Amino acid sequence: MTTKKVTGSQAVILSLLEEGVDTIFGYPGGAIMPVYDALYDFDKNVKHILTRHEQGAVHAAEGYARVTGKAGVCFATSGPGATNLITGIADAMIDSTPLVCITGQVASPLLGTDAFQESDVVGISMPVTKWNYQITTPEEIPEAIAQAFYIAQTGRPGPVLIDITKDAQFGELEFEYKQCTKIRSYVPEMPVDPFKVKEAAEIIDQAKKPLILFGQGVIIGNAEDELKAFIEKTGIPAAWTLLGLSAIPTDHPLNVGMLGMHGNYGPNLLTNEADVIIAVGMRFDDRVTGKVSGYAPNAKIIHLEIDPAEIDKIVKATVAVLGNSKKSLKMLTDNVKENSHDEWIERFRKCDMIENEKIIHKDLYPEKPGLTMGEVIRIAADKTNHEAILVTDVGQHQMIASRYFKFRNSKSNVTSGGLGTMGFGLPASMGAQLGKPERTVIAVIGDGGFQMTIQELGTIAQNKLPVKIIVLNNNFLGMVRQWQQLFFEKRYSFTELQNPDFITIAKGFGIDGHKVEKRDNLDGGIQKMLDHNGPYLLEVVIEKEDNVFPMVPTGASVSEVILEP
Ligand SMILES: Cc1ncc(C[n+]2csc(CCOP(=O)(O)OP(=O)(O)O)c2C)c(N)n1
Repeated sequence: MTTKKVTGSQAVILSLLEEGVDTIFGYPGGAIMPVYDALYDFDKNVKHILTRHEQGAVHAAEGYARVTGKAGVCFATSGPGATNLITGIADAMIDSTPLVCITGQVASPLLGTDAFQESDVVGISMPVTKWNYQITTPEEIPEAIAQAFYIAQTGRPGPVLIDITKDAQFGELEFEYKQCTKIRSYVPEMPVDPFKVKEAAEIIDQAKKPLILFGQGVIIGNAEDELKAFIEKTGIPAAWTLLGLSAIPTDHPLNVGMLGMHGNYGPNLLTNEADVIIAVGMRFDDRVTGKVSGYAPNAKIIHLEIDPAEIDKIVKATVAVLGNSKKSLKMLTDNVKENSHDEWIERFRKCDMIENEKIIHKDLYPEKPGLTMGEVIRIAADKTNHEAILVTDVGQHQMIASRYFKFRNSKSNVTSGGLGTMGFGLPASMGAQLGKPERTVIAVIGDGGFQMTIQELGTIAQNKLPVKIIVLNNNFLGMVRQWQQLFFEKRYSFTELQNPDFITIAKGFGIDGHKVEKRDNLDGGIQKMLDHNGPYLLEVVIEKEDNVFPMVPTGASVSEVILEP
């Protein structure tokens, strides 16, 4: 292999190109200036998106990763640049999103001296990264970056941070690149144990009321077809977690809806009647289980999972099948008998009817004068034939959009699940649009979360990203207000917002938009947004005190799911 002499900074860019990186999100500053200088010569090979805040860069990288399945890459300078990444890194960690974050660091002789813009980002990010590493010599750069991509993208994916001192960026090395395929003592996935699969298959074959719960592990493992084959052979109803949304089409007859605090009535209620639960690529988050001591009391639990740390963490598995979901689902399907569970599925249908009558119909086709979040989502989803990528922020609008959008294609739902990070939506939608330029990206955001990262409208405008942004404006931090209404005797402590004129703000950034306040203008308003060539902001003023139901109150068991206040 021939080598060539380059600077550490050039080695950073060359290494990223070797990994096939086409987009970098970032923000420059003193300690990462040499890398930005090297980037100047490679603007034809890789696109750099200058965000307006490092939090914007990291959430955009997450959005990119979630729709492409490839690691999102971001750059930041030392000190405040690096610490501004931390929320997004923590978000990526809990939602298993592959990221490679590269931060500049003060020169190595200054380390530990409280130098200008020095912060111990390796220490700070330790608990929220899958791996992190500080580079102090140029020779380490190619191998560390190769390892970073390998670790971020294999097994259960996650964020990796590489901190590079300024002298390492300026120094020289003989550049040669080898992709990493193995690291001693790192086992990204276990081989699937055929005996465990047989044990699981026997339990499944005897089940009378089995229920499949699937999460993002199916999407990350590209196991959508294998899941479908398994569901169809066994005839078992399947429910998805918030991050499992879109793995199979919403209208699949065996898809019985969403789990969790604001999930559907049937899967929550009937979890506690199930005799066998087959959990695939999900981690029994407390938003899914409710009170764990009252969770699925009658069920044997079969847990298909890539990460051994998730086994028995919250819910004890009767049989744990470790490994990649694509492989384990295929083996399980080969081992189970064909079956059907018509009576059991009928129970879900009955719950659907109750939920439809008490909640869904009123949300989607309201008769009250105020606009509901549900009708906005229904129209936007219908008009895009359920083929758009949905990006949401955090709050009531997130739950409503997840419940009603309906998906046809996998990797079409981008949201902050585990961390619940307000401010995620707008920047994540930029990353999603850059990752999938050919698809319509609809960002649904609350008026509170929108103001957390609103400056990214500048990035959207500068890069002409045709994201369609719907701000559902209830002049409240809606989800917190809902809890205050239901559990704090309507004491609305600091949740009402006096909002700016969002449309004027968007126009100031060079983004077109308009505001809808009446039902008569809603359909046409959404159409106008979708027809617009380029980014667009649609502000919809919705009823101030609209609520999200069903709801499993905190501390309650899933079977105590309530349909109305
Ligand atoms: C960074 C951050 N701070 C605080 C919260 C707590 N929180 C969860 S939902 C919510 C209200 C969100 O309000 P808005 O963005 O207007 O959306 P809505 O609920 O009205 O749809 C708050 C404050 C959070 N999730 N993230």
